[in-house]
Amino acid sequence: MKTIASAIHACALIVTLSGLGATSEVNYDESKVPGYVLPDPLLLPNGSRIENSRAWLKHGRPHTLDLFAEHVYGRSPGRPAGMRFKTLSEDKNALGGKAIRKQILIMFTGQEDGPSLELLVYIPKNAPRPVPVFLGLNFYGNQSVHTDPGIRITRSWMRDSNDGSVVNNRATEKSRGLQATRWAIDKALERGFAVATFYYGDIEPDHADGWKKGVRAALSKNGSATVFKPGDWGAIAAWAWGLSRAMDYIERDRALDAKRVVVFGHSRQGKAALWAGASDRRFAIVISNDSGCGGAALSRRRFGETVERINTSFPHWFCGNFKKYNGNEDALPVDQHQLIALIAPRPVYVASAQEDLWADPKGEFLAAKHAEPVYALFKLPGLGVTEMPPVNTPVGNCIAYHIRSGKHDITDYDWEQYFRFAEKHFGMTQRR
Ligand code: GTR
Repeated sequence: MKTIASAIHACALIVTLSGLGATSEVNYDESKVPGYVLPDPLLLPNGSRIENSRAWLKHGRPHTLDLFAEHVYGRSPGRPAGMRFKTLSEDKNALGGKAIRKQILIMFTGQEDGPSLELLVYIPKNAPRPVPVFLGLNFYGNQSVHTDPGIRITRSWMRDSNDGSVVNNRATEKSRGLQATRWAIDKALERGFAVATFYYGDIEPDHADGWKKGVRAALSKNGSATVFKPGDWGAIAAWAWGLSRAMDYIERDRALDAKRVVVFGHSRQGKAALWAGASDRRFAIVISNDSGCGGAALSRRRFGETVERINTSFPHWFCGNFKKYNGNEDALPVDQHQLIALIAPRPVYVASAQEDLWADPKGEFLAAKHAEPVYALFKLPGLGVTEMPPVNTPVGNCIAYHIRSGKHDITDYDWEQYFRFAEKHFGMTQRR
């Protein structure tokens, strides 16, 4: 079996990104990863060490969470007081009769014409109530996750696509099912999971000025004239905030088990899932699929996408303060292993793809590994290995990891591991 080390070796090269505005080079050579020292997750600013889980929850966790809010993702507001929910549709015989399909409008200011998200929920008809849930954002609208003709076409802004699936920044009928390979909805239902999703652009369109048409403006008293402070929320924090609002709905739907919600995401949405899981303890399990820089990968390795690169290409994703660390990763008061540690004692799964060197698979593995001391405070087993496993060989217990063969994507192989992981930790009968 080919290991990631050999894959990296085979691809060892330095690429200069030109025309993109960044001056730095992209490193894919393991031997050129600089030496670095990771912040110790158990060390408090006064020099004392956290020795047990109580001290972690009382001091370590709030302190670490605050550092991530201030320096990386930015501070988000809580649940808006006037928020309301409206059932837009409910079909008790969806997908050939095996599921209930609900479409829920979550109105952040209580008004239908105000900022909102549209949540699509499939609930398996014959699974014992309440049902555990997989919750995740989608990239191209709810109608893209399945060919089901009953899914309402997302109306929010979307980047145009030359295949006719998005025209004049609006999704068309042609986009139905376009991302279905990334969504194992039928399999989830068969295994007794509900699936809930919404379009991330409902919260904020994903471009530098997108915030003006998203919740970051709508919930601010100055609207699109808002001037953000350097520690205010960026787009990833806003998307994560949306996941928490979807959780608010799940808590009030009696068919769904709010105590068994898996928050998951791929790539930039994996970054959002990690931040949602780190900051909102209602999420029982967190899954990061190929989340890379600003997600599960250690920033200090500067392998593949770097802090400077991501802040240049996506200036809206993180808070203003994060830009201080462009080319200056060693000054970051945290690194991403501590983001994973914030999820403790809840189970977390980090996944990489062998050809996805941009996301730094080894950096994702090492972040998972270096979160272990916090899980150990809870006497919980982490990865159970010291070296990166071969491809397609999942490892771990409360912290799990795999590197799949293939590209940056979310595949049936990934889903199979996530279902098993959730079944194990939720004490569901394992069928395979
Ligand atoms: C890339 C970005 C990554 C990752 C990816 C994705 O362009 O550099 O950080 O988020 O997009 O979301 O697919």
